[in-house]
Amino acid sequence: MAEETIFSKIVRKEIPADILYQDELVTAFRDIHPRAPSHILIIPNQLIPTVNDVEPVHEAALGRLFTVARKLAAAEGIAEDGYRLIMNCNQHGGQEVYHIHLHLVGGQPLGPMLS
Ligand code: D5M
Repeated sequence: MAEETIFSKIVRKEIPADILYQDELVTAFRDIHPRAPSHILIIPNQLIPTVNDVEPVHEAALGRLFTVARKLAAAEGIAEDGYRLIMNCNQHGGQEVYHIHLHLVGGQPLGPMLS
């Protein structure tokens, strides 16, 4: 069994977070260290440590990450100008929290992806 992170506690509302959306599959909350005017994390409620652990059984939750990202981008008012969705994997990918999460980042021009 993979070890839980702080994100499981956020899903269960055991620690505070600025939760913007939650349903039976996913939870979305504002990143505690925002790197742009809008910086939201969208996570599956179930612990999946990294993209390397993704299995077909996770497809419903992972698909939901994108429909929620689309709705939250609209709610944030950043859909038309555009935004970036990022999922980091392991050390070289810059992953810090081992509970996969989709970063929704926008509200300003973000520049080329790998700058
Ligand atoms: O991104 C991990 C992200 O998780 C990073 O941008 C900070 C954010 N973070 C860490 N702890 C919290 C809490 N408690 N609330 C909200 N956001 C948090 P990674 O892709 O793993 O580098």
